[in-house]
Amino acid sequence: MKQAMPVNEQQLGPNLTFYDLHPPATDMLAEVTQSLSAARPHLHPKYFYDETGSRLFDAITTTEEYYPTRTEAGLLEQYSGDIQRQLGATGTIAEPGAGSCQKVRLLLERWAPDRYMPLEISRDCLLQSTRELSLAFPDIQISAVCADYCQALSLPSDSLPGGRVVFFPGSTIGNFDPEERRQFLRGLHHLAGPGGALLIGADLQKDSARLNAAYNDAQGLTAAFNLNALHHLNRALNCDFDVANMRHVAFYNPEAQRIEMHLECLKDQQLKLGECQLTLKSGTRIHTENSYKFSVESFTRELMEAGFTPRGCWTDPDNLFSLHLASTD
Ligand code: AVJ
Repeated sequence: MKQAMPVNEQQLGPNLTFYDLHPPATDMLAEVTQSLSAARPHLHPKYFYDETGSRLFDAITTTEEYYPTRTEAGLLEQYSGDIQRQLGATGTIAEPGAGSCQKVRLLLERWAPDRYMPLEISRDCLLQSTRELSLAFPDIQISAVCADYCQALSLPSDSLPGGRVVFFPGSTIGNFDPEERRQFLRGLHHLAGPGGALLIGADLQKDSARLNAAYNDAQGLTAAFNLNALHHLNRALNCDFDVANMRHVAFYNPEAQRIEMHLECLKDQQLKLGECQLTLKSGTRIHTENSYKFSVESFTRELMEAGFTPRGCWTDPDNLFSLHLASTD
């Protein structure tokens, strides 16, 4: 890659190069203090994912109620050949927020692209997963990019390898509000570049009982996942949320077409956040996540508004989940 930004480039193996864009450290204390003292207290969903949270999320994906992960995996399994035929040659697969790089393995096996370019903010996570991947796929060049979403999506196009297919699975797109989604999809369009494409997963609107169950699993894993955001803050910021007196709340909001997750205070509590004292009244809800649900038509429209041309859409027989393929031109 040509370097158009201050990048630390390291060759970590015969087929593994690590590009460090030094994502700016966020001031977690300031960010959390601000969002919790807002008129409608909220927390960014990224705070779910410390080590415990990532483990809990993996556990959620194996529950009976949480259908998205296995449904999407089934679609990829069944249709990777069709998708590849639509795409033609795949030079590079780029994946923003690649995390543990697990889902892409199926595509790497079946498509054998020249290069895989995961973009991930967590340096440790990226190092570990790409080391494993580079050994498992010795014929694929792995270009690991440590960057945050904003940096990743504004990388100068001419610094990137050509023929890019951007892979954005999991319906992670559902975490963004409509306006953020517009901007983010435009960013993905830029990342894919001329001649590039996007393969993206979107969770579909359905019977609200089914949706409510997926975010209120009987084992209580989603509740634990939601509450863990507070344990995470307690550990990282040395604060003192009374987690035992908070309750997991998740429901489908049909007007906004999204699942909302909240944490509700069951008692008044005083919270020390750095120099700040915060009072959370009994009944207060901290909004922790939105997970938007789409229709094939609404999502296709959003892709077109971001400049993409739809090339294909695959859904399961129960219409739970959709995979969309779109090209940048
Ligand atoms: C990882 C954002 C796709 O919205 O379904 C799962 C996160 N939250 N259970 C989703 C989540 C509660 C998940 N995404």
